[in-house]
Amino acid sequence: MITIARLLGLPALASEHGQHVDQLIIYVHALMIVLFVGWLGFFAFALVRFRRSANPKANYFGVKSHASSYLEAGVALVELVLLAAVAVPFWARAVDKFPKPSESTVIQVVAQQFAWNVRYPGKDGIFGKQDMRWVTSENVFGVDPNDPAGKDDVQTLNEIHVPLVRNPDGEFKPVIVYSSSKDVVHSFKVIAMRVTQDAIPGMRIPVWFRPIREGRFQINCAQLCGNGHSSMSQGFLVVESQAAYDKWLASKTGAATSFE
Ligand SMILES: [Cu+2]
Repeated sequence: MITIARLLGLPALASEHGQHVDQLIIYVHALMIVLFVGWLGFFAFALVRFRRSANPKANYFGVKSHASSYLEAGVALVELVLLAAVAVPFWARAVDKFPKPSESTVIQVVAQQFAWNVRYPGKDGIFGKQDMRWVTSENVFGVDPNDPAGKDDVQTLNEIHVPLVRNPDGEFKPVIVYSSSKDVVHSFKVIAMRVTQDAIPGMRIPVWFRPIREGRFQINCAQLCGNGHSSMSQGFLVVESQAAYDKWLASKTGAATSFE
């Protein structure tokens, strides 16, 4: 599998579910190769079989058998099986296993033209109360300035850190990112984590992944959101040891924006 992934030039992988995404990409490529060779063979057959010298006069009646109708019904049946046996279980696995917030690193992201605002709940583990009416150009998360839970929240720009640590169940700690947008539709994409989620104004949509190795990974915006769209790739995600993460978060504590 690894060599095929390299052959296809698949990017570095750093999340647990990402291997299934890569496998699907590889299977789709294999299927496309089979289809390509098959159709190429049919094309060659048609060129020879229906060549002009063998068919000097056109046949105005065409095919009379129902073979092609049966073939089409067969294809539809196969696609139905793919949908029910592959696509739906794949989706269900991602949706059903949504991790508990108490056992995850929970982060909020608000995209804007052209950067990523990131918010952590701070030491108390609780995000300050938020409401649309508090949203201003400085207070992009709409945090209630009177809520004490928000006082220790940590806010950064274009920078997400998460710890690489195992939960008591032996699995790496998941990361839940709630994404939204301040202006237009953006899309939070971390290729190494194999996640992409549109960031839509007025909505808060979660996406989750389980990092499996340390590193510094680029964040991209996957929706063409304006002139500076490409500069949103300045965002990055750092996966690091718990100690390094704690140190980083502590260095940010108190830097939370005050909105009074
Ligand atoms: Cu964008």
